[in-house]
Amino acid sequence: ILSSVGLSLGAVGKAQSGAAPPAPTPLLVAADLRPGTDLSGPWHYSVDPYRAGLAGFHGGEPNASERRWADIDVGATMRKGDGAMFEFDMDSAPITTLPASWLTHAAEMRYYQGLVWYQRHFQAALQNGKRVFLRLGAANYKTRIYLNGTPVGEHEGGFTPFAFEVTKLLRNGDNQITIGVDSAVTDTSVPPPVTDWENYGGITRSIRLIETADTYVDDAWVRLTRNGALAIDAHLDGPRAAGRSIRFFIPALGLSRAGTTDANGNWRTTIAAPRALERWSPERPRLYDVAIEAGDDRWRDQIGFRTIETRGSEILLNGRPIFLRGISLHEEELGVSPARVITPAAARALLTEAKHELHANFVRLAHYPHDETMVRAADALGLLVWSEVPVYWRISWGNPDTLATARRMIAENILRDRNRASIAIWSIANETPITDARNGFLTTLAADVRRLDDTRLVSAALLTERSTANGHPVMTMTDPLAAQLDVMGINTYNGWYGDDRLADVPAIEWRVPADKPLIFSELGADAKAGFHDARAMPQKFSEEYQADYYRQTLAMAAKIPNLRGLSPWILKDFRSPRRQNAFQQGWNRKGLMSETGQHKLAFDVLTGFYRGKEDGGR
Ligand code: GCB
Repeated sequence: ILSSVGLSLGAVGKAQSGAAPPAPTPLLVAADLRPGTDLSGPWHYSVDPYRAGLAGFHGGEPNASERRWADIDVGATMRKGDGAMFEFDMDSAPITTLPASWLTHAAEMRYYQGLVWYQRHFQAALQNGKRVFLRLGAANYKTRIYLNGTPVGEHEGGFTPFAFEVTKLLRNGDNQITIGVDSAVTDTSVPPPVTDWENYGGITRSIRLIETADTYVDDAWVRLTRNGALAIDAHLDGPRAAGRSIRFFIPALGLSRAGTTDANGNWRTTIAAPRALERWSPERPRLYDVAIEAGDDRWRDQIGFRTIETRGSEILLNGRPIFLRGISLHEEELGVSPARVITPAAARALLTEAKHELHANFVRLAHYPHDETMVRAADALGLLVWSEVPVYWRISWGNPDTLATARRMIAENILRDRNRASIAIWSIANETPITDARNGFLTTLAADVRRLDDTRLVSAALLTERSTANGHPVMTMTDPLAAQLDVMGINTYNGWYGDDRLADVPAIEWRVPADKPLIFSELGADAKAGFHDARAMPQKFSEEYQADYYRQTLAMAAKIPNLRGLSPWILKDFRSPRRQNAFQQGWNRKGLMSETGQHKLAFDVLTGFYRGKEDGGR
């Protein structure tokens, strides 16, 4: 699999690297279901706008006598007086509750972008033969971790998990953990500094110590292949990983298979799918308890089995054509002051609106990997998922470090979520202007996705150009990247941005390749909930205008032969600092609901359309 996928697709330009994408280690797949110690709760925090904690006294690199305060067990060494800086005193710094973005810690943190230090103590009881990993579900954007004064590791990227082994650094009894999170995004980061969403700095997802046996299942991928077999890949990590007995189970199917790992700790097997296996679908989201045992380690997950593929311009779920009745959402909980805390209840609240109010069968989790809780909720509720990385707008396409960051992010996302039946589409980019450098960058990402997961579809939200012909508007998509995608995504805002009148929208002609499925990955218009305009031509930002926009755009969509779904923008109003007019006041108002969940008129328009599609309608 490692050889040639990207390079042979050459129509667009060459992939910048044919090597395998870097896999994060340790991976700890399905870590959220492993036993461990939860470190969420009260933490001290301290802002560090000059990043002094990383520097010497005069800035720059610290010299030998000027150890960075962050490298030091602050409480203990300050008492010994060994030269530690006394400008930071975490033990008496203010306290907040993690996980949560710092935007809500204090009023003055609202627009802070930079470095914040967090610290807390916890008790540990060391056990022989056990390994311990510190795992963060995500921290935005750059993270540095210290345990008992020793640097543990660093991570870049705000939306994917990472873990470090801390077995040898843990002390029996009291331990001190310090985490520096820097939210600053730069021209070379992923995403870049200008986006249309709030840059929620901080530790926004779970913080846990995960305990495993000395040799444990680090990675496992259990899926239904397109030719109807259950395929299982497992990887053990630890001193006894090679030549180890391993066993796979699905108790509800009475299925069990034993084997032995190879010299690298890998085991792979395929099993004909049992007759009794129920396929996962939005209508019947059947999940099975799955386990893998190796020595004294037991790995478990809950997994659904289904196939997703394309045939011509159709998208097939379990072999049958499906229309994706979607909605987009950001990772932002309902409420007047979201802190990007996605608890299982918050995820359910959002996805239940999509599933049971809107009659959706599909969600676009924009514009970055969402909390694992969200994807698990989609698995359980029965919603197909478009999952993406924040390769958004103006990325530094020519910068090899930026490419390396994006590739690692894609790998972290796919390896975290390959076992989720809900995920149907991996998307590699959103609205990225076409250049040779960009084409090469995205070719590399598309090839990475196919190497890591050959069971799902690859997509991207592509840009279009507007022209006119015989007096009607024409939208054309000529992006060469389309040749490498299974599904083309297009964001359309005709009738909102630009000069098209709403009445002209249904007549728009779409010129896009017809040989593969197209989905409108976005469409939308702002409305302030409760702002009404009953005139025949309602003004923008009224609920009536937004509802009309949906009616006209859906009429337009009905005329596109290969349109196989849509994920309008967006379920709920979301915070965006670039939206400051009187209706917006810091919020993008394209939600079908307000930030507190009040439905706007357009919600019902889309619900009506989706109910019509539910009965097999196209
Ligand atoms: C887009 C972007 C999305 C924005 C949206 C808008 O095309 O992909 O991130 O929020 O338009 O509201 O303009």
